[in-house]
Amino acid sequence: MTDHSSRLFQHAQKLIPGGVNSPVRAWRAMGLTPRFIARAQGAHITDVDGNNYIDFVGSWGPMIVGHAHPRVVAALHEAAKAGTSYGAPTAAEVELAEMLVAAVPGLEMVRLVNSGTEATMSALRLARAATGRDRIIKFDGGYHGHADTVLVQAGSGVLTQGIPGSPGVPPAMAQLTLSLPYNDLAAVEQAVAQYPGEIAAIIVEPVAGNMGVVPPAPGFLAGLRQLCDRHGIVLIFDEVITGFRVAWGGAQSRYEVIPDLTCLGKVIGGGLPVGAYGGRRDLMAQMAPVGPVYQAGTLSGNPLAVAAGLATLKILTEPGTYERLEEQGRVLEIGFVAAAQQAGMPLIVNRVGSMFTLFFAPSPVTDLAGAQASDTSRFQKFFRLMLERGIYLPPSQFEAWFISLAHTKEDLEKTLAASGQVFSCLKNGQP
Ligand code: KE4
Repeated sequence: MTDHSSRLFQHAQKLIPGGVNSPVRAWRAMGLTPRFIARAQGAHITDVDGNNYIDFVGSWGPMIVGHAHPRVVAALHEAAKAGTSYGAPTAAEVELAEMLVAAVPGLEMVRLVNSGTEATMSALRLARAATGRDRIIKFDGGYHGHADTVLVQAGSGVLTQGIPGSPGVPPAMAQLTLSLPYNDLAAVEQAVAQYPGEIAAIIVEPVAGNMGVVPPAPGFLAGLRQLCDRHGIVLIFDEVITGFRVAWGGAQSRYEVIPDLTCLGKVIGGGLPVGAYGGRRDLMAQMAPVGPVYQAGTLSGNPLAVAAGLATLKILTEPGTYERLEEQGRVLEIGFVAAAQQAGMPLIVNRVGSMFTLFFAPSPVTDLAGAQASDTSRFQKFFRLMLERGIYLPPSQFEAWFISLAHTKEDLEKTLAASGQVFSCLKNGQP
């Protein structure tokens, strides 16, 4: 039953574009009414009609310790009693900075902002300032927030300049961004050779999450590192998703490739608005007020967001955390593959730790073209049938699923049982 969600959605659309404050939440790719959520606890969310779901969206990554974790709620309550924002430095911000720098290999200095978009926008501005160059390289299917400079899609040919990924992005801006196939090191080498001395930065999701999950091919990240070293290009890892998700020190520690700058978000805010960027001291020292590169934010380092972030990270420091997340991911991956085989359903599961994506594809998915070639209409049916069985998945083929420490063995078993039923429904063409 979705009466309340439907009524709310109808009303919301009169006031908010698409009825949502972020487009993917409108479930347009699924052709269904989005569920308006009333509350969440642990691995479960409940919509305004009282329907309860096992949640694999996790607010798109932040909720790695589960919703409404008692220690996070208590930390927020304590912080709020002391005020909600001062616009002045606090000891807690220093504690969070210390934790981030100690955890993430590439961080010598870090600055907190309010979103992943702000983090990548600032890191790219810094890279351009530090190199005196204007062009940047990103990858097809890579999403780095909605700043003009990264809302760019590949030009007609691999080496042609980017074209606006959205109306309102000036072509002059888009042309400075080259978008290349993910995992294609040769294309990057060609682009760098095509624009000698002009590339300021390469920004990459070290594990792609925004075309669905696509892991880096062996040698891809190390190849980018070597290329950047050879040509004085700033290597930026966008770890907004992977930071503290795929390892305590992020993908850079998991794959042992250290970028010059790192962007963080999601998990480090524990569900409150936090982003961060940081890296080499010689680069970060160029940021105002020390250096000339400007970036600012009224609510950056906000006491509530910092409290939720600190509480979340402290929970993640507990022994066995990442082994547990890895094991939960492994159980689901093996289970989905087995259930699909049982139903004679071609399925690819791309997984790194506790982030993964199911593609209805006959062969491995290693880049955006591969992801787009998967059976997205079958994914849409899969989404609906899983929702009807109480499993809440990302409403898009091109997103990552997330497991939290709160997902129980029963949650995983229920999810796998539901997937087995759904795979056979799909195989038999049942609606
Ligand atoms: P935000 O500005 O949404 O906090 O972060 C932007 C961003 C930057 N980098 C990466 C790798 C990201 O995944 C994101 C945001 N991720 C999307 C989901 N894939 C957020 C969900 C949404 O847009 O509503």
